[in-house]
Amino acid sequence: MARTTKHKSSTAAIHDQTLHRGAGGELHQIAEGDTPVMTTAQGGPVSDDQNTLKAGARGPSLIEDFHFREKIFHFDHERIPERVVHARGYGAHGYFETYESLAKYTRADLFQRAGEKTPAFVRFSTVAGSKGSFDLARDVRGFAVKIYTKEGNWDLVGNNIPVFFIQDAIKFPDLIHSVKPEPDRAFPQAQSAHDNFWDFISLTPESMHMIMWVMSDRAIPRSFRFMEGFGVHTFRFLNAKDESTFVKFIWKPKLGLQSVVWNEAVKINGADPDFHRRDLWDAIQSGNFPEWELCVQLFDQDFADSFDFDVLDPTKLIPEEVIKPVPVGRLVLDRMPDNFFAETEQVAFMTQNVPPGIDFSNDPLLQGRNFSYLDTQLKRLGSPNFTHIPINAPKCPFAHFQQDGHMAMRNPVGRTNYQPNSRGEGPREDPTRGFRSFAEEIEAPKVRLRAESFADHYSQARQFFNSQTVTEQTHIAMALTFELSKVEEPVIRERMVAHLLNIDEALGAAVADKLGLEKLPKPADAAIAPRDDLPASPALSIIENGPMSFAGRKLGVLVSDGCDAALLKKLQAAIGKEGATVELVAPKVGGVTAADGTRLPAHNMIDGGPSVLFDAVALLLSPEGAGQLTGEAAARDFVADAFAHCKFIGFTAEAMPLLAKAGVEVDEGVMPLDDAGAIAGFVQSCRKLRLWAREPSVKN
Ligand code: HDD
Repeated sequence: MARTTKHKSSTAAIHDQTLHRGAGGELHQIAEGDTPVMTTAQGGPVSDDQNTLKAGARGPSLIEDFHFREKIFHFDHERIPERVVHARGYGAHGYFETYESLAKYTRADLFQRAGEKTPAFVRFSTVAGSKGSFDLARDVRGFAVKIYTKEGNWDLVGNNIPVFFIQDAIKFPDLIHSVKPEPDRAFPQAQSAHDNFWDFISLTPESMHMIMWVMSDRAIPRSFRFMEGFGVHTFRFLNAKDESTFVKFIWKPKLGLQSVVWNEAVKINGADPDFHRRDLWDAIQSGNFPEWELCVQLFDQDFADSFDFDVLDPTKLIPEEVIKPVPVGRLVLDRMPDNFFAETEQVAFMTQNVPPGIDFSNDPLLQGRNFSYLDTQLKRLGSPNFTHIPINAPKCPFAHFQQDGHMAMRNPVGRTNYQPNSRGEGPREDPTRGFRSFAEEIEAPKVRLRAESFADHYSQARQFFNSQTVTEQTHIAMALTFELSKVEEPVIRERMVAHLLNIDEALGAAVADKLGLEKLPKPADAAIAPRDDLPASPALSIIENGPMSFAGRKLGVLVSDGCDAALLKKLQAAIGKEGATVELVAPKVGGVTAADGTRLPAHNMIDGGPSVLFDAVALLLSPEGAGQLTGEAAARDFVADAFAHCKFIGFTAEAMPLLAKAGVEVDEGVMPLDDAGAIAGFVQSCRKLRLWAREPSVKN
C-alpha cells in the first residue's frame, strides 16, 4: 500500500506501528526517486493501472486479472453502514484541560490535576438525515465527546438540547422510525415536517418540552462553534470514598450562542449544504480553535428529593438559576482528522464508556442507551474488535484476555489467555483502582411502569416558552406552523394544537389561526395540570445570551470595479481586530479593480456567495457597479435577504440604488460607511449579530 504521511499525529503513529508489526509496511516502499511504486494490497508491484487484462486489445476481459479484481472488490466494499441516527456528522481532535481538582466529588483521574490536558475527539451531527443530507436541517445536533483519559475512554454522548423526546428507551425505535423518511415513499429527507413524526409526537405528551426546543432556533444553529452541549441525563460522581454526588454536564461555547432564522436555513442548504462542516474546517485550519467550557451542576439526594421534577426524567432540566453550572475545564478543538473515514466515520461513541469515578443514574433512557450503543458499533464496524481501530483505542495502557474475531489487530502473545492461572501471567483485576458502581440499595418489584414522578409533561415546556424573548417566541410559533402545515391529516394538526394550548394558550391560538383551523380544539387531557408558577429562566434564551462580540463571525463585502480600496482596507482592519473574518463577493470570482487600480481577488462570485453565508454584509460599490448590480437578481437577493434576516448592512452612498431596488428601507441597522468613525459604529452594531427590532416588518 502506497502511504504518504503529511505530519505525524498520535493516531498516525499508532497506525504506523500496527502496519510495521502486522504487515512490514516498509517493504512496500519500493521507490524510484521519491515516488513509491503502486502495489496490490498483497504488496505486488503493479505495471498497468489504466487497462484491464484482455484477450487482444478489443477482446473480452480475463478473470485472471487479479489486480483489477482486487481493486474493484475493495471499491465495492468501501462503505460501512451509516449510523441509524446521527448519520451526518463532522469531527475534530482536541484536548480537555482540567481547571482544578474535583477530588472532593470524583475520583475520575482526568479531574484530579489542575492544568492537565487530556486528548479528546468530538463528533457533531444531525439526527434524522442520511450521511449526505444538508447541514441546516431543523434538527437536534449531536455533541459527542470522547476523552481519552488515563483510566479509559470517557464518552459523553450528548446533544445541543438538554432534554429528550422520550422518557424510556423502549420508545426510541418508534421515535426514530417516525422522524425518518416515511417507509412507503422514502421521503422527506432530513425533516420532521411530515405526518409520521407529528402523528407520533401528538400521541406522546412527554415530548412536549423537547418539541419546544426543537421548534426554537436551537435546532438551526449558525455553527457547531456557537452551540451548547448537554449530557442530558443525571450522572453520578463518585469520590475515593465512593460517596456519590449527582451531576449534569453542560458545554458552554466560548463564542456565545447563535442561530440562524428558518428562511435563512432553507437558503443555506441550497447555497452550501456543508455550511457547518466548512465552518469548523475553516476555523480550525486558520488557527481559530473553537472552545467550550465544561460546566457541572452538582447536587445531592436531598436536592433530588426536593426538586419539582424527577432528576431521573430526561424530559426535564434543572434551570441554571436553581443550580448554577460551575466551569471545571475547557475543551479545545485544534486539529482536523487526517482522514474522515478512518476517524469521523469509524469513531464509536458509547454512553457506557465511563471511567472510574463517573457512574450512571437510573434514568431509564440512559439505562437503555447503555445497552444499545455496543450493538450498533458491532453492526456498523463489523467486528467486536472495533476498539482496535486507532480512533477508538484507549490511549492508556490496557490489558485483557479478549482475543480473535474479525480483523483482530492486537493479538495476545504467550501461552496463557485465561484467568485465574497458576503461572502468574497476564493482567489481574484491581479492586482499588478499578471501576466500581455506586452501591445503591434497591428493593423493588419487577414491573413495567412509568414512575408517577415523570407525569408532568407541560410545566417545563411552558417554562421554556416563557423564558424566550418575544422574537424567539414568534420563531417557535412560526416553526410549529410551518411543520404542521406539511402534515396532511388535519386530525394530527388539531391534536398538536390541543397540546400547545396546555403550554401557552396564545401560542396554541396563534398556531391554530395560522394553520387556518376552523375552531380551537379543547386542551389535551393532562395527566398532571401544567404549573404556571415556574419562574422564567433567562439562561434558556439564545438572544439573552448573545456574545456581544462579532468574534468568530464573518462579514461578506459586495464589491464592484471602481470601489474604494482604502475604505475596504479600513473595514478589513476593524473586522480583523474584532477577531472576525471578511470575504469579498464580486460579479466575477477573479475579483475587481478598485478606483485606485488595486486588484482585489474575490472569494465568491455573487451567485456562489449569497448573504445567507455571512453574519453581516457591506456594500462597497462604485456608481457604475451599483447600477449594473441593480439588474442582477443574485445581487438584489444578496441585499434583500440580508435585510430580511435582520443582519447589519454597511454601505457606501453609491450603493443606494441597489438598496432601493432590493426593497430595503434604511433603518438603524442599515449603516453608511463613509469614514473610520462610521466603520467603528458599524462593527460595534455587528456585535449584536441581528437587529431583531426589524423583524416584525420583515416577518421571518
Ligand atoms: Fe443516541 C448515536 C445522542 C438517545 C441509540 N446518539 C448517537 C449520537 C449522539 C446521540 C450524539 C451520535 C454519536 C456519534 O457522533 O457517533 N442519543 C443521544 C442523546 C440521547 C440519545 C443525547 C438522549 C438523551 N440513542 C438514544 C437512545 C437510544 C440511542 C434512547 C437507543 C436506545 N444513538 C443510538 C444508536 C447510535 C446513537 C443507535 C447510532 C450510531 C451510534 O449510536 O453510534 O445506538
